[in-house]
This record gives sequence, C-alpha cells and structure tokens, in this order.
Amino acid sequence: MSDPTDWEIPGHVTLARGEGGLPKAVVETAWSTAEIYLHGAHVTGFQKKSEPPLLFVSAASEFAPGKPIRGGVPVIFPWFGAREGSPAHGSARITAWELKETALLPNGAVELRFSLPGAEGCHVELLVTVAESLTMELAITNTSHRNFTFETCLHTYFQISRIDAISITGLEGTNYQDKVAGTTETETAAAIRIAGEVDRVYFDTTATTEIEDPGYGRMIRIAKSGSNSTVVWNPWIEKSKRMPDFGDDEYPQMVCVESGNVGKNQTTLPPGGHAVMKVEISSGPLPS
Ligand code: TA6
Repeated sequence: MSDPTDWEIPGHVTLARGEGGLPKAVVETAWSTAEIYLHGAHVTGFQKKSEPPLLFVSAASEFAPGKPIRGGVPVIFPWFGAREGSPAHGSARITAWELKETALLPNGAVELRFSLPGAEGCHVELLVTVAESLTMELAITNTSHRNFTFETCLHTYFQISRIDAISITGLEGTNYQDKVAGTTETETAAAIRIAGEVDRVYFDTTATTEIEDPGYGRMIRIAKSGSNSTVVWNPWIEKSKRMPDFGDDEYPQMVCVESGNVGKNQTTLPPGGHAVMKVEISSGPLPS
C-alpha cells in the first residue's frame, strides 16, 4: 500500500494520527472541515464554518483496532444488527480501510476514496465528498460467481441541541419495526418527537428526512438514493448506562437518523452486480 501521506493536498487534506494513534484524514474546504479515520472509513467529524458540529462522537468512544467508534458515521456492512458469534453491525466498521485517492475538485469540494481490503467475493468502496454538505457513497460490487445478499447502513449520529427539542420529518405513513416495543407500526406523525428510548427501522422509504433543531436554530437534511430503509435511534437513559463507550448523560445531545438497506430491504446482487447507496447531509438555518 502506498504511504497514506501520498494523498495529502496542501491546505485541504492532511494525514494525521488521531485518537488511539489511528490514522485519519483531516479535510479543510472553503465551507467546512471534516475528519475521516481509515479505521472503518469512519467519518467522525463534519462542521460548517458557521455552525455547531453536525456529527456527534461520544467522549467515551474507543479508538482501537477491532472496536467500533461510537459516533460519526459507522459504515455498516455486510449485516445490520446483532449476529451470533460475529461483530454486531458487521466487520466493515472495525476494519482498517485503505485510502486510495484524494482530489480537490474545481468547485472546491474535496473527495476521498476508501476501499475495504479483504472483502470476500465483493469490492467495497466509500467515496466521501466534503463541501458545503457532506456526501457519502457506499459502492458494492459482486466479484463472485453467485448471488451476494447483504445489508448496508450509514449509521449517522447527529449532534443536536437537546433530544426533547428536535423533531424528525419525512417518515409519515411509513411502516416501521419498533425494536423497543417489539411491534410493527405505521408512522402517524408528520414531525416525530422523542421522549424515551427509540429504535425504529422504517422500511420501503426513499424519503428525504429532516431534523428540525430549534435549540441550534438549525435544519439538518438527509437526502439519499439507493437506500430503502431509514433507522431512527436514541438509547435514552437505561440503554445509555449499558453502553460502556457512551456517556450516561450523552443521549440528549444526539440522535441517529440512518440510511441503509436492512431486513426486508436487504440487497441481492447477481455476479458482477453493482449497487451504490448515496447519502447527502446538509444543514442551514431553520426557516423562521
Ligand atoms: O441502529 C440502531 C441500533 O441497531 C440499535 O439497536 C443499537 O444497537 C445501535 O444500533 C448501536 O449499535 P452498536 O452495535 O453500535 O452499539
């Protein structure tokens, strides 16, 4: 593998040692800053110059080989959730990815392309574009001679002012699995409010969602393509206490709105098949 510093772009991309001594790319654009660890190709930071950070990372997160980073945008592949005898949410997020390319585009955006080494029977890349918004494209190619079925999710942790201040729009009328209640429901709220543990997998939805945050006076927009599932999660009090890499008092500052293809929306690619899931996260002032 070439030396990662080969991919530095003066004034825009620097390779540094981050938490736990793990290598990370630090990105600077005219609008924003970002950081992406090679561990998991994990975006741990994105901040527009005029706003609070857009992504939440737990102060108790581990940064170690074989361990997931708690926060930012975990890349979930090839399965979502728990699996007996295997790492929850798959192995991609706990594997060191390779930085394959960086580019400063004519419009001032910075692109970084990461590749997952050792993926059996498939080729997996993540293209991260840092600009006024943050765009991530997870591309999977089936390089085997048989069908390949997998789940994907960009498990994004958003930084918010307070969990009881925000609302989430875009999912009204969508069926979801309520993993807290163990039921299947249909979303009736045009604007979802959160007042307790929430763990919902919304199926068959390609909708753009928005997080309205009056506390920050901010609207966060999550636009996606190639994704038919959206997950909404906040651990609240009791689950927070059960997570050693998450502070007991951190749940009010974060919410996960995740874009993926999970459960009944899993993907099956034929030999040679290719799938791209793209998520663009943008933000701006709340309409007055
Ligand atoms: O996406 C929500 C969820 O599946 C929750 O059930 C919770 O387990 C969360 O992911 C975090 O999972 P992790 O393995 O990162 O602790």
